[in-house]
Amino acid sequence: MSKTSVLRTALTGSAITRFMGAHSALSAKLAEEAGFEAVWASGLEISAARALPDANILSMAECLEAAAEIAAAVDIPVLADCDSGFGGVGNVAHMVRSYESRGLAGVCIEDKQFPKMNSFVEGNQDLAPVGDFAAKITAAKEARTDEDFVVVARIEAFIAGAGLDEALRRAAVYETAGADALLIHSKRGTPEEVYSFRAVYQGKLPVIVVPTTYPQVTSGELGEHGFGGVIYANQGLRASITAMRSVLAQIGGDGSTYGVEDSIATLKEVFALQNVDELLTRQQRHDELTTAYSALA
Ligand code: SPV
Ligand code: MG
Repeated sequence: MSKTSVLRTALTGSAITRFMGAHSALSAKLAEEAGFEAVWASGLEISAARALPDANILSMAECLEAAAEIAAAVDIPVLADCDSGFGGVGNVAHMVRSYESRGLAGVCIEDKQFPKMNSFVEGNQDLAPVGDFAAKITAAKEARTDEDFVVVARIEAFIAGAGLDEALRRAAVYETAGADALLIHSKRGTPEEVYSFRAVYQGKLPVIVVPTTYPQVTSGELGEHGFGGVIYANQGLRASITAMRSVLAQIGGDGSTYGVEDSIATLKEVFALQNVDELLTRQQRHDELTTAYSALA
């Protein structure tokens, strides 16, 4: 099955699909190794890995390159966070063609203005007009060549303080516009907003959530509430910051790396993640073939 159909089937299946956020090929491989069904090529993570704000500072080409590297490194499908679509409908069409041709299984665009600001940063969280954003969803669907390529419409009504009715109004229009799934976002410390949405939303689309600010909720509970997907958007990146800070501080303090050796990955683990064995096998085959062909000359 193609990665696009794997993602589409997973989102519409009975079990909740768990996405792990990634910012690099390496972090995506760790997500796959840990058993997640899919990867989220997170705009926050990709920007933060470059020490830049998650506010459309990176161009589409830079985001695409990062997402394509992630997709190439794993066998599980990757959903790309494409912010508000990098511009108008022309940008969205180009974006979908580019992401699809580079091996992404789907894209998610959010109904905010360009340039967007990360949903947890105090700043402009103004919503795009509903019709304008719905037209982008249709443009995305019309631009794809693989019928299974997934287009997720992300609703930021709760983030913008616009409330449940606005979220529901938008959900209905985005569904009509052709969205394959909805993402309802919230920055509350409890899941009450997303639960209220899920309880009242009457449409047919799978609904995805990002429980960054309500981490106490399990994927099982979200599944029981009828959600189709859960995105752990940034925990891998945050773990790496904490781990690196602590190890670097210890090395600085100790004056040697001896004290951290047991708490960091071995080089053997690094080589495994780099597929070094595959390279060595290929080189050995090259040597055998070279010998065989040389004998023919
Ligand atoms: C991301 O991971 O970039 C997201 C999720 O879009 S959030 O940071 O919650 O906006
Ligand atoms: Mg994002």
